[in-house]
Amino acid sequence: MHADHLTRARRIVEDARRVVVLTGAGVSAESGIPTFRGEAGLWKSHRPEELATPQAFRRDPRLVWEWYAWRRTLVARCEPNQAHRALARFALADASRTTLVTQNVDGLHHQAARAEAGETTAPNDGTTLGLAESAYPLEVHGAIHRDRCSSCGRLDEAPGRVDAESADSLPTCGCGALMRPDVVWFGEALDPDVIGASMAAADEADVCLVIGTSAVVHPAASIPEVTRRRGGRVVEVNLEPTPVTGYADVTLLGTAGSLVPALLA
Ligand code: BJW
Ligand code: ZN
Repeated sequence: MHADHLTRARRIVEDARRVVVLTGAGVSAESGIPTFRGEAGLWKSHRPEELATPQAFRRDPRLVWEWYAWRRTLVARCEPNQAHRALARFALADASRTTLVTQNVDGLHHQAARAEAGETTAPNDGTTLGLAESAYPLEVHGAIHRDRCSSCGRLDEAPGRVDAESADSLPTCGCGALMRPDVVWFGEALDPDVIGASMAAADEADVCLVIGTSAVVHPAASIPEVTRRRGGRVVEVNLEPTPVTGYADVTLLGTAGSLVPALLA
């Protein structure tokens, strides 16, 4: 990576009045959470259509829950890294300037925001607006730590450990249907409020920072395209080129953990 690329990217960010940030699995890779695609990806041994679809859940809910229970355990052991922390500081510094959008379901952006704001617990009584909240991301693909009823939609914010040993031990709702992880699977619609707010931020942004995503899953992948189309700039951070590289103003090739703090310092 050339130093002048970093300088150019930093100037673009400094000059921007509104910033939208789109993150993907690569931002959490250095926290120890495997990405989806690529050599060591989560899907190397599982095909996506086997696990991350409503059809797969109907066919074999135990198998799908086994995968998610394993990933929950993994995520629970992981902590935000330098990239999450730098993004949280950046968002906290001027809440009205930055909108953070993540495809990740791991909650690490939330955790980093609470840590950087010096809050030990999330404001969850519905009345307090914690300082950290301004740095919370729009989670367009949901959150792995929550359960949602597959029929009535009831949410469980703090589910217990899931026993996926047999189909009979899977968690159920009061309505009788199976609970499922509160994430967005292929073929399912994203929450219209969450993706709507993300697209509105992309539309108003002078720059879109695209960090650690292969940018192939839509509609999230079109967020930088929206900013671009409106005349905004696009700055990308990734280990390798992606479909965004073709139209980005600057692509910084390297790890998010080192480049994001350097970019936002
Ligand atoms: C590093 C690094 C380091 C590594 N530093 N970088 C338009 C065209 C074609 C298809 C479609 C379209 N619009 C919609 C579709 C269909 C489909 C889709 O996009 N398919 C494409 C794959 C072809 N989309 C959908 O189905 C979506 N729903 C939808 O469109 O609904 C329409 C509808 C409307 C009304 C009614 C009903 C339906 C839903 C998509 C849901 C995606 N869900 C998943 C699973 C979430 C739950 C879970 O986690 O289990 O979300 S799939 C998976 O991919 C996950 C991720 O959020 C998402 C994106 O992956 P991400 O984050 O980019 O990870 P990777 O692994 O791909 O990339 C990591 C990157 O990091 C790499 O580039 C590395 O190089 C880099 N990296 N280490 C910096 N240290
Ligand atoms: Zn229910």
